[in-house]
Formats: sequence, C-alpha cells, structure tokens
Amino acid sequence: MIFFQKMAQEPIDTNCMTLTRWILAEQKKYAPTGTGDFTQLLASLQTAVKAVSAAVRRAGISDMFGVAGNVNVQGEEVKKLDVLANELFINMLRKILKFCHHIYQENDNEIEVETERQGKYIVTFDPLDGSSNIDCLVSIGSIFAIFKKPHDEPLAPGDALQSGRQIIAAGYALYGSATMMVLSAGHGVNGFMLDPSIGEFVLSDPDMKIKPRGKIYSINEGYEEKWEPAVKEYVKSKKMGTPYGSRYIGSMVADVHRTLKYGGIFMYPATVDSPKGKLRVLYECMPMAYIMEQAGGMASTGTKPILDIVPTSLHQRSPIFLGSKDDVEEILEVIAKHAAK
Ligand code: AHM
Repeated sequence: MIFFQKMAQEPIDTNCMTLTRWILAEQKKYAPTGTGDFTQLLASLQTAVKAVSAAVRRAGISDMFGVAGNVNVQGEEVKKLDVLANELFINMLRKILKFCHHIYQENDNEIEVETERQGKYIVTFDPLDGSSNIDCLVSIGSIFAIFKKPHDEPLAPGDALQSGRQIIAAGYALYGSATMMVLSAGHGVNGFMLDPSIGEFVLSDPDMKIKPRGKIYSINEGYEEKWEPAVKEYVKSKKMGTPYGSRYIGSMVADVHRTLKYGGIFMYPATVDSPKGKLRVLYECMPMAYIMEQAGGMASTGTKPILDIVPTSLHQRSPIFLGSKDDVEEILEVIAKHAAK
C-alpha cells in the first residue's frame, strides 16, 4: 500500500524576532545612551553558543568524543568537545575586547586579560555542562552570568566574588533535540530556538514563567543514603498520595530547563561526602537561580536564596533547591523543621 500525504507548507515568518534584534531592542529600551558594549558582549556569547552547538551536532562524525589529545584516523589531533567549547567561549569573548575577565570551569585558573583589553564586565561561564553525558548523546549545555566590574581600576583577584544580586544578565544554552538559548537581562526570561535553516536564534518562548507548583521532582536518588534527613523526608513525601513523577538527566541545563517548562523542583543537595554540594556557585547555581527568580520561581541553598550568596572563592560550591515557588517553599519548611529539632 502506498500513502501519499501532502506536506503542510510551514508559513515563513518574514518578520521574526531574532536574538540579535531582541538584544538591540533591549539595549534601546533600557540603556538608550549606552555604549553598546553590553550588546556586543551578548552577541559574542550568542556566537560562542552557535559555534558550540555546531560542534556538538557534528561531534560524533568529527571524532570529538573521548579523551583530549586523541588522534583520529587521519592522524590529526582531535580536541575533546569540552576543550573546544571552552576555547570557543574564551576566543569569542576575548576577540571583542569588551569584557574584562572571565571565570570558567574547565581550568582552575581565571583568564587574565591584558590591561588594554579590560572592559566593564565580568563573565562567569561553564562552557559545556554535563560533560559526563557527552559520549552517550544526552543533552548538554552552556551556562553563563554577567556582572559589572565593580570599579574603574585594573582588575584585582576577587573582583568576581560578587553577590548574585549584582548579576546584570544570565542565561544558558541547551544542546538538546534542538538548540535553545534562555536569557534574562533583568526584565523577565525569554527563550530563543536556533533555526538551523537561517542560522539564527528566533524568539520561541517569550516571557517564560514557571508554574507555582509542578508534579516532578529531580534529584540523583543514588545518593539517598548520603542525604540529610530533611531531604530524605521531603523526597519520600513526594512518593505518597498522588505521587510526583521523578526525572533526572544528570545535565543541569537539561534538568533546569525541564523544571522551567513543566514546573517542579530540581535538587542537588549536600551529601555526607560533599557537604557543600557539587554545583558551582558562580557559573552553575547563580545563573540558574537568576533565571528561576526572573521566571517567578525560587532557588535556595536550603537556608537562604542562592542569589544572596557572596562567594569567597571562585570555584565555591553550594547545595541547591530550585524550581516552582510552592515546591521549593515546601522543602525549605522541612529543612527548617529539622534544623529546629
Ligand atoms: P560536570 O560539569 O562534570 O558535567 O558536572 C556538572 C553536572 C551537572 O550538569 C549535573 O546537574 C550534575 O553534574 C550531575 O551530577 P551527578 O552525576 O552527581 O548526579
């Protein structure tokens, strides 16, 4: 039997809001007399994300999986995907000479930028989060936050150790079944889908809001024996009555994006082995907390908002509970009850 189906012709939006247009419009709206540096910084981040996305999509056939320094069948040295992503972010940011300093995950050293290149901003980023998922093709992502340089003097070590309340923009890119960039510059959250046919991010999810309560909890349950009693009690309660669904990808960007879209709670708590949790404050917890708060959700360490942390070291970690307001408040009540015992 042969079926014939007329393919529905997708209407072409000849006036779509691309991320580039949106960035320019935001600058006009909120900083009409600005120098354009911030716009250029966001545009460079966008370019880095596009380049990483392209690398992720062809990683398998380009032999970029595996260990750094691998040699491919042609005898050429192949960069591992996370090394490549890191270099792409650094080079895109460095090129524009507008940022001053960035803190990233793949190396324990900050990148110091020559004095004449120092600009007004500090960027913290994780170029390829969820790297343990690379080789099995599970979604991975990039995360970033932008702070202002706190003074006009040359940068000093520690200038990046600012409270999350000083963030001026943050976001993430998810390399999933499509590539999506979710961004906030302090006036709500917008999601842009990469349209591969034109190579542009197009506004697909305007003014994203998280539901006040969801039906999904997300945590690595393999560590249950190592959790504090409050977390054990809370997770157990989510399995009673009308149980919540359980979802855990193990890529923070993917888990947070699902939480933002469907509601619910994502948790990476402290464990006996990691009393400060696993996720890094400056380039994992804070950017995601900023997005969550801007979308009407919450993000907490268990005792205070993530954005209230003033880090004392660049690679500081924190436990994190983020997502729908009612869900996060519920676990905070359980934690407070245990603390009062
Ligand atoms: P990575 O940068 O080594 O990939 O670690 C960060 C990732 C997060 O994306 C994710 O939320 C978490 O580690 C998962 O950790 P675990 O495997 O302990 O559940």
